[in-house]
Amino acid sequence: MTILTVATTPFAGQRPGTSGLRKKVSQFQQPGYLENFVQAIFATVGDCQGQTLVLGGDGRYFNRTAVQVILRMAAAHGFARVLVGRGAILSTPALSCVVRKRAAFGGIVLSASHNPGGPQGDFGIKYNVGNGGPAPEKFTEAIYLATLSIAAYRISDEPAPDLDQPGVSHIEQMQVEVIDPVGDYCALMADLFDFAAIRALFASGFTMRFDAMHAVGGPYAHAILEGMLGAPAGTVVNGTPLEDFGGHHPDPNPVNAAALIELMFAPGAPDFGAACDGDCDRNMIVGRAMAVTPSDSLAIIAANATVAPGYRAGIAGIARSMPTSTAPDRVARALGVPCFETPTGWKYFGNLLDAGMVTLCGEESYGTGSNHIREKDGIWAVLFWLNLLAASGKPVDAIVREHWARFGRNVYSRHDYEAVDSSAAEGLMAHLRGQLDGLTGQQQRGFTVALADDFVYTDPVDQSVATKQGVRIVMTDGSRIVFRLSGTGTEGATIRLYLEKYEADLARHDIDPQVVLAGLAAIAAELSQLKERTGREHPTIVT
Ligand code: G16
Repeated sequence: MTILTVATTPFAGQRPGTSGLRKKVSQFQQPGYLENFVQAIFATVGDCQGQTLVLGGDGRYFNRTAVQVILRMAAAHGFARVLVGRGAILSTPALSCVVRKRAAFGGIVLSASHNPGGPQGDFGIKYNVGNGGPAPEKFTEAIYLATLSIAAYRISDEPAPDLDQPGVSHIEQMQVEVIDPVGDYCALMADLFDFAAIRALFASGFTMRFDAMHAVGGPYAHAILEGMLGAPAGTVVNGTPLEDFGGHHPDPNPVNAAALIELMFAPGAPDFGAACDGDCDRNMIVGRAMAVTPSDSLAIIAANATVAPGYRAGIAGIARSMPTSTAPDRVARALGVPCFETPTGWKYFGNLLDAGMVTLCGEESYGTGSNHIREKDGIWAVLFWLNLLAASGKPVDAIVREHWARFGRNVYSRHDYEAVDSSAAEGLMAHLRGQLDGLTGQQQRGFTVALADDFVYTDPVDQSVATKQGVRIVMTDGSRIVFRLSGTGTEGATIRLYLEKYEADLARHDIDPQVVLAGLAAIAAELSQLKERTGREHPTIVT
């Protein structure tokens, strides 16, 4: 058949954000929009001749169409082989796993993560490099530059093969192999965790609810929890991926996974609850009457890493994104390993992981993971907790309380102001930045400012520098106020305000975090002129 060269013109705004290009489905449906971006990726990755690409997505609306287009474009660019998940499905962690295991050149993930799906929802596309992780910023900037000067894209006129039938077919000279989306991933999990102990836990009557949120995690959770680990049928709910996630927001936090929280806080709750997001890289861990914050989850996993066979030898270090609480830092100090503070975005962990400088990584945005792949991994976190519960014989709340008793509690909350007018949000950040020089030493509401800056990160491996990564106001007692604008939204701007206060006193560990953090929230509102500039009295979401 024929390789077509189709004339095109640039679309404005194809700069990847925190995690790839995320836009409304309607934008992606414009003729040439997806093709331009994919052409820019292929122009940036270099010589594709003879290479292997991995391809799949979270099953949201437009996923299948996009996979078909990308296959035809990959054939036109000389790829030798594309491994595509059956049904065009691959979770983000599973794609990372397959790229690494099959030593592929790279991968393309189609997902807008936790953002809603369906025709009115969001879509996204992200390129992962040969280590299985998101392309670093210099790479995504090069893709963006390529989108600005694009004049044509190349595509085969051959139709894409049936994606529901496992096996091998061809487009042009390129082999298309439809693979089992869960196989490689399940095998990796079985290597890392003590499946026999977890099986015994379920056999003893331990109960769990896993809410897959109608997203891509369903098939993985069914295969591992109910299949390999013997959890009773019905442990996994909302386990069939839907193109619109059932109309819900597939974000595993106490607000968007409210049904799970309600169940876990009600009498007769299961022993353990968990949820994952649209592309199954995020996770929420819930015990009876206790939701574990992602920062605490990372700290607890780090403190107990050696219970899991994959981490028996101990950890080399921890990395957390800057807005994540400093709870993991305390564990790192106790273990005598480094704790790195990076900008928001899993891509910043890649070099540290590749260099063997860290084993565990995590983010406040419900992301946790390790050096087993180069993405955060929702099911991995759930399995770690199951392994810990099996090894310790203790319930979730006892594990968390014992951790706080040993290390103190980093009381933490994030306040999101969504769909704020973009110029108002930029103005708020500029106003904050303008005050930074004079803040150190100032006293407010019983706190004294020790450090105020706009976070700059120098990668210790390649010395690349990321600037303007969020305004930090750190108090002398370690309390922190952090402001940054989200890089994953698709409507106006989202202002994220992160609040943290350290409480060593056991007697204060049960106080409502919003009460503990009220003083810091008031300082944040005053310094940023939040109400005046955004017109918002309250955050859209508090987690
Ligand atoms: C992505 C990134 C994460 C980041 C999160 C939130 O996650 O991979 O590293 O923490 O976005 O980013 P922001 O605060 O800029 O919205 P995901 O799960 O959306 O791919």
